[in-house]
Amino acid sequence: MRQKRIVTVQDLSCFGKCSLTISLPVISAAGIEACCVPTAVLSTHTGGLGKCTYRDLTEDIMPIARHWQSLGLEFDAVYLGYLGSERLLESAEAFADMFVRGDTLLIIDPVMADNGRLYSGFTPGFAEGMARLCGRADVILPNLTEAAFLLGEEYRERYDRSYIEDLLRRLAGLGAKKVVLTGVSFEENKLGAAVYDSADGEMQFCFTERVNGYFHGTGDLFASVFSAVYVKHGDAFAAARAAAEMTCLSIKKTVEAGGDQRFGVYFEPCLPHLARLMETQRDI
Ligand code: PXL
Repeated sequence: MRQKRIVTVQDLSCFGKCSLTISLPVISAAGIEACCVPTAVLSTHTGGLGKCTYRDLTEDIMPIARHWQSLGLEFDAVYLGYLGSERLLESAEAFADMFVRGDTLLIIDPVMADNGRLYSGFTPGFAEGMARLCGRADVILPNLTEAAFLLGEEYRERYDRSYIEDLLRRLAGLGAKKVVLTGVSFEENKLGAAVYDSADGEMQFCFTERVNGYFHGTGDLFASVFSAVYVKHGDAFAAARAAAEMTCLSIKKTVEAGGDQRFGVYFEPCLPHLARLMETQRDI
């Protein structure tokens, strides 16, 4: 059987684990070929490590795509992550136009916000463009803040189950086939994800233990594990469960190891779990 292949389109932050420095090792550890289109090169991520360098690579995206097209390359999934500007959003869409066809999945993590606020450099205009792009996706993976920005509404810190169910339906109303909403919590010591399938309206929830603190790059870790497991097994709920488990495990390792949380999660010791999961097709 041909090896599965995912291409991920996001930035290369050279220090402070996130985006490509998480996605590539995670996808590889899952036994899937990891290809990438770096959208920018930054000295660090933008989450509290001071003023970072930023070299924009928007102009390189279509030449890379055209070269790949000339080689006849095909992907099992196109996974879009942090895109950083409205121009990049357009280029990522043009890239998806070229490579999302037939059985190729379009998985979008609409990275732009957390804890009720847009990340540095993002605008409401970007959120509108991202909402449009999400309409074309097979799966979108917003956190609760991103969900609010995608729908152009106030972020809610307090909510109940009926709010989440309504949010899932309205997010699916943007056009995506499946919605995986992250950062959902109905009990203080539990955190997890809600999975909605617009084909049959089914909603499923998975939770893990909540570890207090803010851990940079966990959304990228979740989306990368999800993409790998979903491409391999085709079960969105199993993929979300594996992603939640891997994220929780990595956060626990980070806390055990101590150190500066801005530097990212200590996910590397958890990669063998993912490799075993992929081999045995069992849940973690
Ligand atoms: O983890 C998301 C992310 C990715 N890439 C860059 C970021 C962030 C979050 O802040 O700054 C450059």
